[in-house]
Order: sequence, then C-alpha cells, then structure tokens
Amino acid sequence: MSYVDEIIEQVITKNPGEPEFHQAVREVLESIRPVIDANEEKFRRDALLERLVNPERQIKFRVPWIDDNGSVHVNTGYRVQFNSAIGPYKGGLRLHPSVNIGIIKFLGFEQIFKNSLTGLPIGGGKGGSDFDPKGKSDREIMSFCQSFMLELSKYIGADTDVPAGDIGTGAREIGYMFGMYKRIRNVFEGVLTGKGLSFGGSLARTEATGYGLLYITEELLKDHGIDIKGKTAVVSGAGNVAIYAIEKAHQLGAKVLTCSDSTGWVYDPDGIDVAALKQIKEIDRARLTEYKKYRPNSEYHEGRGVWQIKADIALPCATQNELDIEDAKLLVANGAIAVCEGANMPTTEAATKYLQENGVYFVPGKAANAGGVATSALEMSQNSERLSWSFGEVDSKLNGIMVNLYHNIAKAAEKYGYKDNFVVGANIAGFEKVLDAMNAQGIV
Ligand code: NDP
Ligand code: 2IT
Repeated sequence: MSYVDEIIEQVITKNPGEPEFHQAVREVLESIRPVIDANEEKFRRDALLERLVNPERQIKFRVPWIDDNGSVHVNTGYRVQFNSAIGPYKGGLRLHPSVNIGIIKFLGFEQIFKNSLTGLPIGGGKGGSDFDPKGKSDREIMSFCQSFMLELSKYIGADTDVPAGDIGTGAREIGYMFGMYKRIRNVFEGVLTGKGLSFGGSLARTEATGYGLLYITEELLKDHGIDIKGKTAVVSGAGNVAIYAIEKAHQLGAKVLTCSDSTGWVYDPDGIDVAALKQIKEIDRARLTEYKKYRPNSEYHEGRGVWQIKADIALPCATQNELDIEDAKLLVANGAIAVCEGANMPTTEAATKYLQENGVYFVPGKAANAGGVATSALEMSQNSERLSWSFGEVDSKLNGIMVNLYHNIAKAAEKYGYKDNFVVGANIAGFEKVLDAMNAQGIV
C-alpha cells in the first residue's frame, strides 16, 4: 500500500467518529500524492505524514458559567495546536453547539495550509466550544467568555498561539476574552486578533475574509478573460464572511441575489441590501425573516435553497458540507462559472468532484477565505510595532496577498499537470512551505 493510502487509513482508524477530520485529511493527502510519491522512502522513514496529521497538542477543558438566573452550565472548551513549523499557532475560536474535537481538528488541519498560503509566518491551530451564543444576554456571553479564557490563557500568548473569531465569535466575544486575558496575565499584548479598534484591532479585519474572497474571485475570472462586473452571484450565510463578501461583490459591480442563516434563506432579485443585512445580523442579532420589512420585493423561505437560484458565481459562506452533490448539479445546470468557498470546507467531496468535472472553476476555502487570517497576521504585525495602519494600507495589502495567492496556487497546479485544479494547487503550494520548515527543524 502506498504511504499516502496507509496514512489515510490510519487517520480513519485512530480518529473514529470524526468524519470532517477524515474528509479534510483525505482531500489534502490525495492532492499532495505526487510530492509524497516522489520521495516516499525518505518521508516514510521520517514519519513525515504521521507528524503532519497528528496535532502537536490538543487541549480540552471544562467551562462552567453562570446564567442570568443564577443557574450553572458546563460546556467543553477546545484548542488544537496543530502545527507550528512556520509560526505561532493561529486560527479562530468557533462557538456553536455542533463543535466537537473532530470539527476543531478538521479546521485546525485546514488552517495549517491556509496560513502557509498567505505567505505570512503563522502556524495552524483552532479552538472553540459547544456553547451556543444564540439567545444569550450580553452578561451570559461575558460569563462564558471569561470562564473560557480563564483556562485557555494558560496555553496561548502573542508568540505562542493567537486565536481569533470564527462562527459565533465576533468583536464582542473577542473583547470579553481579551479583557480577561489581560487581567489574568497582566500583559497587554496581541494575544487575540479581531480586537476592537480602540485596543489594538486592525482596520479592515472585520471586512477581510469577505473582501479577500471577492479579490481572489475577481482575479480568477480575470485570469480566464472574464469580467466580474455585471455577473450575478448566490451567497449562503449571513454572518461576518457573507456580509462583507456581498458588500465587496456589489462594489465590484456584481449582483448578489441570495443569503441565508441557520433557519432560512432570502432571494432578492434587486440585489441583497447590505445595510439592511448589517442592521438585522450585526446590530439586532435577529433572523432573516426581518429582511422582508426592508425589501418588500424579496422572498423569504424556511430551510435551505440558495443554490437553486440561477447565477454565474456561487460563494458558500456559512459552514462545512452545506453544498452537496444535488446542489452542485443545480449549479452546473444553471451555468455557474465559478464556486469560491468563503466558509471552511462548505462543499462535499462528491460535489467538488462534480463541479470540477463539469468545468466549474472551484477555489477551496483554504485559499479563497485566507484573507481573514492574513489580515489577522497584519494585525499581529501592527501590534508588534505598536502602530496602526490606515484602512487603505491594510486593504491594499490584503488585495496583494489574495492576487499573489491565486497565482501561486494556479502555478503549482500547472507545474504538477493539473491546470485549473485549484484544490491540488492550494494543497501542494500550502504543503511545500510547511514541508520545508518541518524538514529544516528536525524531528520535533
Ligand atoms: P458567523 O457566525 O458570523 O456567521 C455564520 C453564518 O452561517 C450565520 O449566518 C449562521 O446562521 C450560518 N450558519 C452557521 N452554522 C450553520 C449551520 N450549521 N447551518 C446553517 N447555517 C449556519 O461566522 P463567520 O461568517 O465568521 O463564518 C462563516 C464560515 O466562514 C465558517 O465556515 C468559518 O469557519 C469561515 N471563516 C471565517 C473567517 C472569519 O474571519 N470570520 C475566516 C475564514 C473562514 P445564523 O445567522 O442563524 O447564526
Ligand atoms: O478560518 C479562519 O481562517 C478564521 N476563522 C480566521 C482565523 C484568524 O486567526 O483570523
């Protein structure tokens, strides 16, 4: 059996009940097969792949917190410090009831290659909790965040591990966590990114993932002689990534027809009203049922369904495995040109294969949504030099990073004979730098 197949089998056997982690590992290892096969004997002797798929450290802890009625609740907290070959662990904290160790490992594993692709010195990590922020008061959120940080603070630091936001973790949560870290450790340092602008946050970090997604989509289309201006797009999600993806798509002259949340979706033939969306989701923390009040011409539907709307571009920006084979068939039948992933692994393996086989340009999340973590790394740089850069400066750096990233993955794909296969390109280009750093640092 080949070394790659052996390790895929080992990951499945040794990590039972973690299908998302198996999926992420399978996709990466299948892609880097040409690189591994060419050096199989050396890599096997060095147990290179075993070291790649086993996190350097996994932390799991109890998070007790008190609700507004005085009752105590207990959640589970996680931080997976996956790979520090190229820099301190870096990656978000997900707060969602679906969180378990397998989800955090899949996200942490993806983060290794994503962070490498940014070209910046950041390793891969991820964390979170099965805490559900929905319907909680500010005081309850603070109680949870403080308890979570009381434990997490033992394992992180500006030069060790720098968490940030993800699903359910935004500016409010990062603020409460930062305050608690500072109180416990008595240091004011860039230990978290996505901070408020008054205490070390970076301009454009809020917008970065969505904006970056559109910068890479624009470059992909341009590289294939297509202008993004005048194109239609379907977006899923209505959170941080989705909102700023829609905003930038409109700035670039495309029209976004849909968005969704965990209970339903909106179709707005006139283009999603971003100001209304921000009011509903960022300020009121309400459901998308409210959208119709702002736009009487729009439709609201319960359940899922954005991929059935005909559009040129699809941007899944909600969660993992939200775009399946049936959705992929609808997109192809409707003539979609490109699918670029704003979320982490939102497209199933079968759907990805179907899209690629039917000529749809497909850019995986570890490349397409890398603008968020890249801008987090820019926030770390600003914190280190105790300076703040202007919005324009950060945004133009972000644009440069995404344009470069696109050409790097396109080149890597072509070099190995997989032109326009951006999954292979992203995995190989991301892996090569990590491989080089791991080899140079010996068996650690
Ligand atoms: P948010 O919490 O801001 O928004 C998530 C959105 O997706 C919400 O609209 C939410 O619905 C919806 N959603 C979440 N989980 C589910 C689910 N299980 N089923 C259906 N809908 C769901 O998160 P982000 O926008 O930050 O993250 C979205 C995706 O992008 C995630 O995959 C994340 O890992 C990824 N990502 C985020 C980055 C960042 O900088 N924030 C960077 C790179 C990737 P509702 O409104 O009802 O809660
Ligand atoms: O998935 C991701 O890249 C993020 N949630 C952002 C991580 C970060 O450290 O900014």
